Amino acid sequence: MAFELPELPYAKDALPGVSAETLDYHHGKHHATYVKTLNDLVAGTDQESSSLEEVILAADAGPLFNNSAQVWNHSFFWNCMSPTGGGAPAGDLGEQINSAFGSYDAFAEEFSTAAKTQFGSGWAWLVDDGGLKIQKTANADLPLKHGVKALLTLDVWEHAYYIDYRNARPDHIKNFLDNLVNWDFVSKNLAG
Ligand code: MN3
Repeated sequence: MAFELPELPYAKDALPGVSAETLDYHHGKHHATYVKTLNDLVAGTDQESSSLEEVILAADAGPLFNNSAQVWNHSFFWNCMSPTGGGAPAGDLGEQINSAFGSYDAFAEEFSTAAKTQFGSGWAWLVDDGGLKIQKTANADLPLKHGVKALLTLDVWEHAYYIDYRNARPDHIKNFLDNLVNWDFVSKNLAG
């Protein structure tokens, strides 16, 4: 069974600070190309019937890892955003953020710094690695490959923000934290 491009979980014009044009390219072209390339790479091999996670965990560095990981990263990333998201989480998750980082503002500062200082293409993450932690990865790399559970991610590849923010990655990061983070999805990942 071929890997598939998931539908976006919201309308293309629904996210504050993310244009429909960005999602046309980012989901409709970049993510779609990773899916197509992955399917081409596994066609006729044993991995055609593997799960996406199995392909990622078994892959050595190279095109199979890069494309499978980018399929996973983007499918996860779309769910990390909501048209009514952003700001500090309420309830139990809010308390866990406060306990791990001191405050929501301290969490946001550390997450922003990771996202800003990832040199070149990559991702910033909130993970559960025996406690809530911030990580950053280069290119297609992801916590799953290192035995760590991802809770939240932000794409900091230029293709994620160049149409809307040009070179201003910090504005892309601020918009994500203030207006987009889907904390319900994070809570679900933490419980899962
Ligand atoms: Mn991307």
